Amino acid sequence: MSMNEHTFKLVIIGDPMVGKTSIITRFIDKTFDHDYKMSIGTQLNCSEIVVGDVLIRLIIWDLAGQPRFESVRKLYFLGSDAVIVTFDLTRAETFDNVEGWLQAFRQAVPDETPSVLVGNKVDLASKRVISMAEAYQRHINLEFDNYFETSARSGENVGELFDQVTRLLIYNRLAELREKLHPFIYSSFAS
Ligand SMILES: Nc1nc2c(ncn2[C@@H]2O[C@H](COP(=O)(O)OP(=O)(O)O)[C@@H](O)[C@H]2O)c(=O)[nH]1
Ligand SMILES: [Mg+2]
Repeated sequence: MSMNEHTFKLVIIGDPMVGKTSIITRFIDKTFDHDYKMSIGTQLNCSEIVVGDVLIRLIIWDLAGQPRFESVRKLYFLGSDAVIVTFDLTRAETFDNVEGWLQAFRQAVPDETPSVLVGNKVDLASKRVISMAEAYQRHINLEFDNYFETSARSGENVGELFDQVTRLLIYNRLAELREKLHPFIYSSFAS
């Protein structure tokens, strides 16, 4: 039986130290690393899901550090099928920077590209400075498709986050295809 393969490029962005690499590591390896390791360059991570005879491959791009040059960001974002914009629930400035990250991303991709907002480190309940209501409202205002509160440390909601992103990716690709084939579908029925 031959497999239908679909590959998607997913990028994860947000301020340094919000937990981007930890979220991916939790998702892919089911582990958590307590020590901060300085990562350099771009890390590519791959995850595969099989549904029936369809293979869905997620290539997750994890950019280390703050890209200083717009041209570098553009290249990094180019061809992305979805984005996860991450902030740290215990640091307000990382929440303030969400809009800037999202705008930079949207400049480089088509309008309908799915985006999900993530407030990470939900395990640090006593240090939390951004409420769920506030973050939820911002996800509406900035037209994100969804909002999740995760903990890379405990694993809370990490699986749910990637499940939802995968659904958005598939749904969006189907919509793209329908749009492209629309004239063909209707002309063939009409003739
Ligand atoms: N308590 C807690 N710490 C976390 C969580 N996620 C990441 N960290 C810690 O935050 C620091 C930065 O994480 P990292 O994944 O390197 O952030 P990145 O720079 O956004 O990739 C590290 O010390 C992690 O151990 C979390 O969900 N809860
Ligand atoms: Mg990192």
